[in-house]
Amino acid sequence: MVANKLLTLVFVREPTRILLGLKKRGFGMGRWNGFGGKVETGETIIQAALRELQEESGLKAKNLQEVGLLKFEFVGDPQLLEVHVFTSSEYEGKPTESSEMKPQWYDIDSIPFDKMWPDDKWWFPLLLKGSKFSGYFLFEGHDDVLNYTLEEVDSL
Ligand code: 6U4
Ligand code: NA
Ligand code: NA
Repeated sequence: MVANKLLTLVFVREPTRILLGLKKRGFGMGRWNGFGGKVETGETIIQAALRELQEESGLKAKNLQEVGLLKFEFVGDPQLLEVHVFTSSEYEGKPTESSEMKPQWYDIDSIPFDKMWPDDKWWFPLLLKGSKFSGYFLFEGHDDVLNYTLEEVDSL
C-alpha cells in the first residue's frame, strides 16, 4: 500500500472574479490553477494551504474554507493524489508573480477551462456556486480522464 500524497489548492475569490495562477514549472506547468502544493511534515493541511498561497501569490488568506476533496489516480502509478481545495473571499496583500506562478484575475464568466486541468470544468461550477464537493478522477497521462465520480456533499 502506498500512502496518498497530500496537496492543497486555494482559490481567492471576489463576487465577480477569481484569482488563478499560470504554473511556470513542475507538475501542471503551463496550466492555470489555484495556488497550492505539498503538505510538509509537521504542518497541518490548512497551514500548508496558507503557506503555499503566500509563497506563490503573495496573498494572506483571512477566511480560508475547505470546499472540496479531489482524488487523482494516474494509470501505472500506485500513488493517489489527495487534493484539499479551499476558497477565501478575504485576503491581505496584492497578487505578486513568484518563481512558480503568474497570478491573474479572471471574471467568473471567463474561466479558461481549455488551459486548465481537464477535471476543473466538472467541479469548478460547484465551487463557484458555493457547494462542497468530493471527486475521484482516473487519468491516463495528464490530458485524458478515463472515468470519474463527483458529488456534492454536506461536509468534508
Ligand atoms: P514543489 O515541487 O515543492 O515546488 P509544490 O508547490 O509543493 O511543488 P506542486 O506544485 O507539485 O507542489 O502541487 C501541485 C498543485 O497542483 C497542487 O496545488 C494541486 C494541483 N493539482 C494537481 N493535480 C490537479 C488536477 N488534476 N486538477 C487541479 N489541480 C491539480 O485542478
Ligand atoms: Na505548488
Ligand atoms: Na512546496
